[in-house]
Amino acid sequence: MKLRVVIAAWTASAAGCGFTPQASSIDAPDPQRIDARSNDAQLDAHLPLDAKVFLDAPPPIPFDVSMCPASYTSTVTSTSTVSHYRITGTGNAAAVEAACEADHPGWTHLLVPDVAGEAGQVAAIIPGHVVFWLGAVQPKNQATPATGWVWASGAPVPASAWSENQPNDNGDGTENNDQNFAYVDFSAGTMNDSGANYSFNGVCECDGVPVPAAVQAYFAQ
Ligand SMILES: [Ca+2]
Ligand SMILES: [Ca+2]
Ligand SMILES: [Ca+2]
Repeated sequence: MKLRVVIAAWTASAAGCGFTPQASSIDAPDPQRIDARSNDAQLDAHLPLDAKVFLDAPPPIPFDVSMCPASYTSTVTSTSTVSHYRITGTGNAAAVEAACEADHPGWTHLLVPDVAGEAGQVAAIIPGHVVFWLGAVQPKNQATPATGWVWASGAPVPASAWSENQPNDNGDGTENNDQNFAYVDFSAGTMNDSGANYSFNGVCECDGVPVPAAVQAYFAQ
């Protein structure tokens, strides 16, 4: 924890005060200053704080892929940004996303296949599973099934990510929040929107990209 001390520059502005105190340390306050404040109530009422002490928030830890959780045993190294991955148990999209984020808050989330070929490469290293939740979500009450989709990173989901005729919000011809989450069918490598109560495995990704608070709220809808 970094301790930052700001000593306010104080110059005696009141007429007749007759001295300028020199504060050099908050550990050893100038006895003249104490005397001045105690002997002049009018001046004391207008004095600035002698010192302000701030406790800075700890700086974010720079991402280091080698420090991803040990459970993230799969790695895609041929993409421009190296990520590590793990398979989750089954659950609804919100629960699986929360589990991913809890692994290393600020670094982990459901898979965001934002690098060309990433979804296919992940599929190749985790055989035996063909359908996974991934980190895409649609805010509630959008105008159409296709509008508003964002990755867990907060970036917009490109139209090219979807399977043919998806997203369709369950295909009833209107957007009414039937399907605001998404899974990827790795046999096709593209996405389908799906309802909150479906239960699939997920793939978590550790890439050091935090999930914006607004996107966390979309997952918790
Ligand atoms: Ca990614
Ligand atoms: Ca929808
Ligand atoms: Ca759908």
